[in-house]
Amino acid sequence: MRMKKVYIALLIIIFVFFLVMFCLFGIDNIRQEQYSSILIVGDDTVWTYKNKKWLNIRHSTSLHKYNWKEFVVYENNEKKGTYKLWHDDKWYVFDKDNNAVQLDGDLLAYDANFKLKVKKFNISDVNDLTYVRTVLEEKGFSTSSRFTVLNKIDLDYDGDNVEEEFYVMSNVFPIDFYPDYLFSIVFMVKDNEIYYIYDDVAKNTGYNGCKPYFNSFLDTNNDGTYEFILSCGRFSDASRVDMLYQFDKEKDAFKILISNQ
Ligand SMILES: [Ca+2]
Ligand SMILES: [Ca+2]
Repeated sequence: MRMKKVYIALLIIIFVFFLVMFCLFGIDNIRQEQYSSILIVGDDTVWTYKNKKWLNIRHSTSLHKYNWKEFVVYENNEKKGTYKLWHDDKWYVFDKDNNAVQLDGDLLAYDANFKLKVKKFNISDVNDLTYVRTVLEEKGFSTSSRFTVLNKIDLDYDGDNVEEEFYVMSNVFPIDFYPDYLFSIVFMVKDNEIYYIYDDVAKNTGYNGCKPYFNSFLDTNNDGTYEFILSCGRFSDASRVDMLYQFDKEKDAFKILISNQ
């Protein structure tokens, strides 16, 4: 009889444990699975997020499904409003009366079944070269290397009310100098620590290399943590590289969720 009571007590404890675990993680997981979004990044990238998975949409018949659908449109990281999009060789933008709208800047458009948050950011010059020199040294480059791109964004990425610094440095497409090696390096500094995001080094063979820049910082899956899109352009008219990044807390490093390449 006593043993039976112990078994019942144990069963109740196990049941309560699983119930608590389900409430803590299961509901959150189920809720997370319901969120879906479509991201259009420039003319070369369409990503969909559904059932916690990212997909590249490339085929023209799939892209045509989005014709005349309404999207929230940003140009050069500035919100323009809700517009209809239409795809041919590129995306064309129309207002609600179907009048064409001219957008010449960097396009970001989204549709989501939740209120998708986009962080505003400003690009500034780098006045203090401490971290830039550290990175150059770490990568085996002279600290007096010349740049074709050197800027940074100060932004509270992880929501702890302290701004992180996102640096972009590159010497690709040089005009009045000819380095042996081309580099494009993007990194974040938080608490004096450098976290690499993008790191491309190659022998200079003319106009090779890719010029990186931050496209947008946004919460693409409504989990309260921000992702960002880093793009990079080649010298020729070849299509642009777009990459969606997330910070992996377990690995304490950035990882690419999806790329259009
Ligand atoms: Ca922060
Ligand atoms: Ca997120």
